[in-house]
Amino acid sequence: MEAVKSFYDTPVPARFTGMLSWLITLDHKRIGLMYLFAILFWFLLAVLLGGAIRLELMFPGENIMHADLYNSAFTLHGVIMIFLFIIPALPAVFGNFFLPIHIGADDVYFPKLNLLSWYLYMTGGVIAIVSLFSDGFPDTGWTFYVPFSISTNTNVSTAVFAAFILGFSSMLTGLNFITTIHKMRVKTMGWLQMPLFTWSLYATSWVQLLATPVIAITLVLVMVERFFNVGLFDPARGGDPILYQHLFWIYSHPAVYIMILPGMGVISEIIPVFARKSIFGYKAIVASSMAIAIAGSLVWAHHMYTSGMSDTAVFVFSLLTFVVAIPSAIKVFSWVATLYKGAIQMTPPLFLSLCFIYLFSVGGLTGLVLGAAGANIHVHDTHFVVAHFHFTMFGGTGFAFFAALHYWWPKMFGRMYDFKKAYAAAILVTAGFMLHYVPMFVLGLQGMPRRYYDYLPQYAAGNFFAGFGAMFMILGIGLMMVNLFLSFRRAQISDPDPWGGVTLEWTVPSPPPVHNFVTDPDVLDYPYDFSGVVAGAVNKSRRT
Ligand code: HEM
Ligand SMILES: [Cu+2]
Repeated sequence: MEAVKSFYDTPVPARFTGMLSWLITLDHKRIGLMYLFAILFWFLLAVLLGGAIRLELMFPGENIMHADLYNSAFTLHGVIMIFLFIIPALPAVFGNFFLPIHIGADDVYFPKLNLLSWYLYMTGGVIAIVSLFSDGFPDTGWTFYVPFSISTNTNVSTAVFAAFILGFSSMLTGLNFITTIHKMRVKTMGWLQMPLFTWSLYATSWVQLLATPVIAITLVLVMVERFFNVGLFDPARGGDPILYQHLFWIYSHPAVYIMILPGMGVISEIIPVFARKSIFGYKAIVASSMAIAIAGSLVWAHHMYTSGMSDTAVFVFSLLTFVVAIPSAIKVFSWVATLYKGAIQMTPPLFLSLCFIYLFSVGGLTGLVLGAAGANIHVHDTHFVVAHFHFTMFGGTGFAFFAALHYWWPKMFGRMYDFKKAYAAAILVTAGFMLHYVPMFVLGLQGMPRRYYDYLPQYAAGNFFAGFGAMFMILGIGLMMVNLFLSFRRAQISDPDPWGGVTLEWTVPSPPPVHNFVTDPDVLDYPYDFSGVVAGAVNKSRRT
């Protein structure tokens, strides 16, 4: 394949160069990378905040921060991790970069809207920073529950306004992806020839589009209450604080599928490549992505069993919570069935995907414990809940993000990283993860409440060990990032397909040219057909 100019060397529009050619780019790949660098900044900031919280909890009593600062620290940690990292991470970075290539297109349907979404994301981030100053960052928790979020004199209005703006970036990205998948697929690609990452983005985009307006309205109501004191959530004036919880979780539970569905899509891309085997149950995985998006919108009140709901309501939401676990289990089964009797090629992306499958399964299974009303009422608002959602969100989407970074890094930058350092970092993060969050399950079962900067003496040992876990995890994350960026010191790789993948991104040069394809995309009848790929060491695999 003769050398063609990559998208780094061909700005769109062509008349702009340098930094400006990035800031007003209409190239989906550049927009994907601009999200990547912003998202890495926020992630690492929130990881350090997580480390600070953990350090405060490592010993009983006041250590590095007093109670008010602790409340703001975990709120900021949660708000950044949710709205600025985990929700946009996979769709905005890898969706933007790879969705058009996966369907044989040269861009998304609305390039200008795509750039606007990035600017909304950046604006939301800046406003979140602004809310740190003057009255200080909110101390409400990332859930901004009323009545405290109405009465507290910290910067709640600014912070919820930041989340409101970020919501628009998410909605517009969803709208763009749905239109692109309907309108921009190459003629030879039918719906059941699309890669599973594309399908996961399709399901995610519908949730982004339909659920995000609910949180937007809810956040506006909080601002209205803080400015005009209307009494919407005040029982003394005919309002109801529980209404806020319903509105908040009607978005925020489906939002966990905005987080995990693209992660599941990434794993469905990686497993067949390194098992050298067609994915098991392609249609079942497609159907379960859509089923998760639909059923996931019906379970929100499982966050509210202790809010005084009727037993009937608790029963219904508990039952629905068990139902929504089924499509997730189908995916885990399909990934394991694909690995079974595969010609396994161990690589950092596969290793991180295996960690995802294990950690997300623990997260999912403890989700069933929380879905059962009896158990839930015992562990509600304890560190058991905190451990559970770190297993699903960090162990799930976080590790899928790490796996996607290692899988697509050579395609995005044309560089390969050091495998040994990649494995060392992944092992450090995973071991630290287990040592950090497993004790929190036990502490929660023993009754340790979340969101307190101090605790009773009987919780000291668990928090001490968890402290070391967090240190290993943060060290591992640091090594991982350093190793990836050290790849820029290495020679450009010439092989467009270092892994032996069969989806379209592996047919174009690394990095891709500005319009993605040099020759017309050659769509496979079945997206994961490895019959043409020779088993053998990575880097040497070639189509016959
Ligand atoms: C180095 C990594 C991390 C560490 C050390 C860490 C530590 C913690 C701790 C100790 C808490 C509980 C605070 C309390 O209730 O008193 C917490 C809360 C939280 N963490 Fe993390 N975490 C990390 C990564 C993540 C990631 C990757 C995510 C999201 C994807 C996340 C999302 C959250 C959220 C949403 C809360 C709840 C905040 C609240 O109560 O409002 N964390 N984290
Ligand atoms: Cu939920």
